Amino acid sequence: MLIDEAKIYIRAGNGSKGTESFYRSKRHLRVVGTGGDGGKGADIVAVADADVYNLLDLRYHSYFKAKNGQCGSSNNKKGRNAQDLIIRLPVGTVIKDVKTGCFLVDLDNPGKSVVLAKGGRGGRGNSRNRISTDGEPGQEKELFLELKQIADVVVVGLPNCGKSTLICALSNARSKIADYPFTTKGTIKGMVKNDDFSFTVMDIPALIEGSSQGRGLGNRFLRHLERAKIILHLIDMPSKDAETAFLNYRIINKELRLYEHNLTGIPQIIAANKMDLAGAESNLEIFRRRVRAKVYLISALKKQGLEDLVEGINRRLQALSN
Ligand SMILES: Nc1nc2c(ncn2[C@@H]2O[C@H](COP(=O)(O)OP(=O)(O)OP(=O)(O)O)[C@@H](O)[C@H]2O)c(=O)[nH]1
Ligand SMILES: [Mg+2]
Repeated sequence: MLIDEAKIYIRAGNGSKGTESFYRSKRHLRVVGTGGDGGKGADIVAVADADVYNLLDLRYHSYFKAKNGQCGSSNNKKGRNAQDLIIRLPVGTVIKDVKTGCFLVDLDNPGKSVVLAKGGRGGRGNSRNRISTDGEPGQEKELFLELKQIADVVVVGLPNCGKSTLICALSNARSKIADYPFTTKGTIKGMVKNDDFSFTVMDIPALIEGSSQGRGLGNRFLRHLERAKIILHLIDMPSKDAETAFLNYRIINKELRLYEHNLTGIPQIIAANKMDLAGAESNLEIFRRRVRAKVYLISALKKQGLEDLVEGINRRLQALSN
């Protein structure tokens, strides 16, 4: 199951105290300070890692304490700086400071990194007859992490309309398929590859009337639509009648609109699925007239109409990137 929220507490390393040591100079007949500076405490750094898929590990490990700097020694030897503590997070993680409510970073690209908490500076040693000082404490923070998945295309639709079947037929993703509602309980990503182009697709749990207010599997999955370039709106075409199919289409759009960040601005591609079944064809004409937009006709199960759909999606993605 996808874990897409977590709270963590982090504490960067303290800078080490400056060292106090003395050397009695026989030549100058006086005592000289030779204590080295303290080392810097470790920073805590977050890195977006394409091989990390969720925030599950943070459920079991939510406290991070980085190492302190090392003490200096005599002969003006500076203490070693502590090595940064790296937290690897999924691409798409958004991080906020709990105390201030401030947005800190959006790890929206693989490899993107940010210092979440700074390690303290090391204190000054008493070399050159200075007074030694304490090191600075490392920063402490409580952070709220939210994973908002990133995919070019996200498939949405009512339960059982064939979202998972479609994503498995189009891409390398393996999503569970079954004829009962809410089979899919998390997000599944896949890559559609062609000779000339490729794009990412994502399967999410079904939406139903009231999803935006928490019904069904709730509104938490709608967050994964926020960054979609295209929403692929899948319709179960052999519904009871054309009006039901159209009503279902409107239910999904209503939920997209009611979600806290209105998602209706994201371009949609409509695909009528299960065209291999009786009843689909007869519903189609009225449905098309009602939606007044291009409708791709497919059978995800029989893999019919998929080439046309993939080309249509690619054309739209190209147009969006120009
Ligand atoms: N005849 C036919 N059946 C299909 C087609 N696409 C999907 N199905 C069937 O519809 C049922 C539901 O398919 P899923 O892909 O699990 O549907 P889903 O939308 O992912 O369902 P949830 O995850 O529960 O929301 C399965 O029994 C599929 O075999 C199709 O094009 N034609
Ligand atoms: Mg599914």
